[in-house]
Amino acid sequence: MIRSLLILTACSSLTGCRDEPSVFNGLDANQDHRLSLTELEQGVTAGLFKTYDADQDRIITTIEWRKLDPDGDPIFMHQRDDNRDGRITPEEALSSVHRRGFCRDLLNKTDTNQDGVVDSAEAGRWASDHPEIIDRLHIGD
Ligand SMILES: [Ca+2]
Ligand SMILES: [Ca+2]
Ligand SMILES: [Ca+2]
Repeated sequence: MIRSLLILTACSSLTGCRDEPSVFNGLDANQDHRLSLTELEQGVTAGLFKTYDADQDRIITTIEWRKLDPDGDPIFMHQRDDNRDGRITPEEALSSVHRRGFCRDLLNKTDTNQDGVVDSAEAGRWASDHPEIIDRLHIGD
């Protein structure tokens, strides 16, 4: 989700293709045209569930994860499944994203005017400067 966001914002700033559906707006829960830390963390969490929660019951099971990532490192589940029941809830995923500080780092790097939020111009600039880590973003690693 973040990945699409950054690609889209880069796209609109570089080529002016503004007809793309706005993923940025989708992440911007309070519609203030800025992404806060919470909005970023919720966006990464939502992206994780979009990717792995095949039956859309808002639980990622070990089986669902293995279906998509048969050779994946078990640390993926360990890092997120706080109560070790083999199921990742949205709350567990969100707290894992928060704990690992990934979005905080991203926000600090992206927020060039240091007002604590990311606007679409900042997101677009960051995306074009850091193509190498965009692939990590959609699962929050
Ligand atoms: Ca916002
Ligand atoms: Ca599920
Ligand atoms: Ca769990």
